[in-house]
Amino acid sequence: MSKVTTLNEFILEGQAAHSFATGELTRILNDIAVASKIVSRDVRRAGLVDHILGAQGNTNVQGEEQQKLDVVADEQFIKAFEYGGEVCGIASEENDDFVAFQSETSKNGKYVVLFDPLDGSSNIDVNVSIGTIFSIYKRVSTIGEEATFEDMIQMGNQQVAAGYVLYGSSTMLVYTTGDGVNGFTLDPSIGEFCLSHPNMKMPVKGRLYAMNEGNINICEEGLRDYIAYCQSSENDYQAPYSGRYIGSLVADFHRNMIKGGIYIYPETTTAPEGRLRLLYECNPLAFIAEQAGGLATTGRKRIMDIQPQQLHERVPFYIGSKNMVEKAMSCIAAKN
Ligand code: AFP
Repeated sequence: MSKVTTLNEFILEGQAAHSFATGELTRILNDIAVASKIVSRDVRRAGLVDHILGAQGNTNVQGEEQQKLDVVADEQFIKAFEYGGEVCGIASEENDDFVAFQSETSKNGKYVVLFDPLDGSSNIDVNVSIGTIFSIYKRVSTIGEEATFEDMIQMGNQQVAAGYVLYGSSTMLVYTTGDGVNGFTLDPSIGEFCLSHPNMKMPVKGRLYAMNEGNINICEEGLRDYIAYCQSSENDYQAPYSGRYIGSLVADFHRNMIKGGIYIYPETTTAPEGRLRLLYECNPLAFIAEQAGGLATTGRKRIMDIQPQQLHERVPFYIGSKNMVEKAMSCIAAKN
């Protein structure tokens, strides 16, 4: 049996290997791991608490106020970052504005974190996998002062780390610091994330496409052409691809990381900017995809080259195997 490498060991080995890797980033990644274990426990208890332990209305059997799981997850990650001491501020899907931490220790933090604490949360009630997505930047504001809006709206190509946690049949943490992508599976018996998917590479091609095809008549013609290509026998596999759409971005993305595939959430007549958020959904997954040999674009432009203007801005999202994203882009270009 090969040696088990825990996330903590892996991060410290990585820190030793890269002189630039400071203990600060190591601390943040560990804080994320601890918060993820707590959220994983809560996600796996959700069915019990809601249906079996007799949660009544907004309070549970202990008389505690019942909070939505994504709010609970959001508070868990914010607490981890605020008390970890390396992060000066955060932006999250669950908070309208960014949060600049007020302690002197936090003001001296050199990083900001943008995250979606529990993406796919509409799937909790039907027991479908959900995920956390995070993106880490060096602050651009003055150390010692409060974090600023400019810290939060940096381009994706400035990320120093990014990752996701998938609360699926097992709980996995997958991240990059710009030197490849590595995946860790939580072993509940020892409470540790263990290296299970070293040096992850997204297959350059695949035959799985993930899109809400209910939007097929309200998206652009070039995308309809691409979906028709996927469904035809004249594509690169000479046989129709398979549609796989879970309705949970992290789950769809992770499957494509392993098997190859493309995930598309396009602009539509009802969502002209698409649905997914640039800062804490698209940029972090784009960083991971590119580090694993994949691509992430709006259908026209590289995701990580977009200058954000707002915290919660949305972008059309085409992400996955390189050949598949390129083919989708060529179909779109052919009709423009
Ligand atoms: P929720 O977090 O509101 O469940 O949204 C999930 C999501 O952002 C992404 O994870 C899914 O791929 C996508 O939305 C599903 O959107 P549609 O229901 O419009 O297909």
